[in-house]
Amino acid sequence: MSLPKACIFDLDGVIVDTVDAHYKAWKTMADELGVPFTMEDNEHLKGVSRVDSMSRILALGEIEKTEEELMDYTRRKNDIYLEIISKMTPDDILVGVKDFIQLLIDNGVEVALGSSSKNTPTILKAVGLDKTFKAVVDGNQVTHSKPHPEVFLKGAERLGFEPKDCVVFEDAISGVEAAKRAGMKCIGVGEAEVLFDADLVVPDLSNINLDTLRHLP
Ligand code: B16
Ligand code: MG
Repeated sequence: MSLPKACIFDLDGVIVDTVDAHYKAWKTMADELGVPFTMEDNEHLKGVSRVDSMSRILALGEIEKTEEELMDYTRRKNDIYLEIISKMTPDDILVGVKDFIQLLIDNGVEVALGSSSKNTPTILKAVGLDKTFKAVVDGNQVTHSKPHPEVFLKGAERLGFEPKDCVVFEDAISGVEAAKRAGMKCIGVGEAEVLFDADLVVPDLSNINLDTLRHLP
C-alpha cells in the first residue's frame, strides 16, 4: 500500500501533554459541585468540547443548572486551565512528535491539525508549532464537537483531499469515533483497551514509521 496523502493530528494528548491540566481544572469544578470525578470519567471527556464536558459533569452529579450558570462554570474551568498552560514551552511536545512530523513532510505527506480545543492557537504558539501544519481546524471553527466528524472532514477539505486519503491520530474515544465517521483510518495514541475502535494503537509517536502507515490494517 502507498502512503496516505495527509495525516491529521489531534492536539491535546497527541501533540502536547495537556491531559492532566484539563483533568485538574475539571476536577476543581467537580469538587466544588460535590460530584465524584475520576481519571476514568475524564477519559470520556477527552476530545469533547468545553461546554459539552461541563454538561457531562453536571449529568454525572444529576445536577441541573441554568444556561448562565453552565457558562460561568465553563469560563472558570478555562481560567484554571489557562493558568496551568501559561507555563507551556516546546518541552511539552510529546515524545516522537517532532521527528515523526518532519519524516512525513520530508516524504511528501501533508500534515494538518484537528482539535476540539478553542485554546489551540495559544498552545501551538507556546510550543512553537504554529507554523508547522498546512491546515489547522480547531474548536473555534466547528459547530459540532467530536465524536461528530466535522473537524476532520474540514481538515481534509482544507487540504483538498478525500477522507479516504487521510489518516487521523487520536488519543480520545470520541476522537476515534469522529475519524471513523469521517471515513478515515485512525491510529490511536494510548492504550489499546481504551481505543479499541482504532485501526491500530501505538503508545506514542516514537513507535511509528512510514512502513506502519503503508501497512495499516
Ligand atoms: P478547550 P483535542 C480537546 O482537545 C480536549 O481533549 C478536551 O479535554 C477539551 O475539553 C476540548 O479540547 C476543548 O478544549 O476547553 O481548550 O476549548 O483532544 O480535541 O485536541
Ligand atoms: Mg485529544
